[in-house]
Amino acid sequence: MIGINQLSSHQAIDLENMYGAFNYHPLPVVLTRGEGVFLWDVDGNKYYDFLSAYSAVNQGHCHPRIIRALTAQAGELTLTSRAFYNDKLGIAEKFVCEYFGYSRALFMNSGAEADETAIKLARKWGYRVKDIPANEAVIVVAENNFHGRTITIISASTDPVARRDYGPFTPGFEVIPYNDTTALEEALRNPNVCGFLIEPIQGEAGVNVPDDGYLKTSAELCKKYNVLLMMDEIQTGIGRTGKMLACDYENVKPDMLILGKALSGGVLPVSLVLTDDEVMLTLKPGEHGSTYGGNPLACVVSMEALQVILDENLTENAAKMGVIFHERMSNIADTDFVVQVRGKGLLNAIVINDSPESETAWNICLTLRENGLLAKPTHGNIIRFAPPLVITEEQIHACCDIIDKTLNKFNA
Ligand code: IF1
Repeated sequence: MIGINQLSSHQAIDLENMYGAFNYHPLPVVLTRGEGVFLWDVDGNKYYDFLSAYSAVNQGHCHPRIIRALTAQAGELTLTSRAFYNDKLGIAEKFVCEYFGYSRALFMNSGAEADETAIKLARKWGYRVKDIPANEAVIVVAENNFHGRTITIISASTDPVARRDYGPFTPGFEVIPYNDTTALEEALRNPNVCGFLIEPIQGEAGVNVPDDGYLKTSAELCKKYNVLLMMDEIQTGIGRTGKMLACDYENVKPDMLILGKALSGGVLPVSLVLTDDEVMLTLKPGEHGSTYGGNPLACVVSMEALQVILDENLTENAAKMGVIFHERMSNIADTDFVVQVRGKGLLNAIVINDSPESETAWNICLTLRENGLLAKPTHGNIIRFAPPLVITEEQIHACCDIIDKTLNKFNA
């Protein structure tokens, strides 16, 4: 019988091949320990983590303060469900409302659940406040969006792979081009539109950064047409782009703020929808819920995870390290091999001069792994680079050296 922590890489992979679902194609590395910006595999190899579990580990792996908060609460009370009150949820709701400047908070678990909650809230508000005819509410979304994997969320997706063989789909979504305010205004003229669900930077699309002013104009148009601006900051939020929220670059305050991932520092699933009374109080008892939503463990972990971002100036560090990263990467940008380096703060990606169907990005990631850095392609020709926000200047230079060396090998 194989015991825990005695697995070889091959045994671990074989077990997943034997008993798991093939809904991912992981890089062939089997991780067993994380600390700060570092990960170790079962063979003792040490890596820089340049994915941060898709921006869930902004505070660094196993942050001691977050782990301490987790273990202290774990010994007291982990779950009551919302059938009863508990002594942590109200404190956490007040904390996050004051932290982000809203009057109401609804805790969920996964990012998808938070986006689903936002969709339900927007529709509920549409019917009960904007007086949209029953079952006619429309939510506008952007091409190449990523908001999660539920049937309703992929009903709004334009990714054929994410949608294949999952129909029939949920109606009530209108897709417009990203970064196009003319198309947005056209769509918002429809009086049945209740919300505009958008990412301030499209992560899965390959760190797609819109033009300056896009968020501000979108907010103005939503106000003009009485439509809720629903901002999915699940991947871009909590310091990742060098601001607390990517929206802060344009001083935009969305009607609904949707958070997840680093809200817990990668310790357990916590997500959150923040909005104000007019929207949140449309919900009546029994109209929405979740067994684990707002559990005491998630409440204390998320408060500590958010406090660490402030106490350790991780947003400012992400901005500073992002500038260094872009300076270092500029010598490989606009070359024959790397057509673009794009992103903000520590959410960046390189676009390789190859087709999205190619294996180049994958092969580069395999070589990066051999050189001690873990990253993952978002497409055949795009590699996302997103280390934990605790990375130091010395470490970001060491990582850029690894990336330089690896890309030069491929470029040769
Ligand atoms: C996968 C992508 C990233 C997200 C945004 C909601 C969610 C996500 C902006 C849903 C989740 C994760 C999911 C994971 C891979 C990863 C991902 F490639 F899928 F798109 F980061 F870019 N909004 N993103 O990025 O949150 O339910 O997962 O907690 O599904 O493959 P979740």
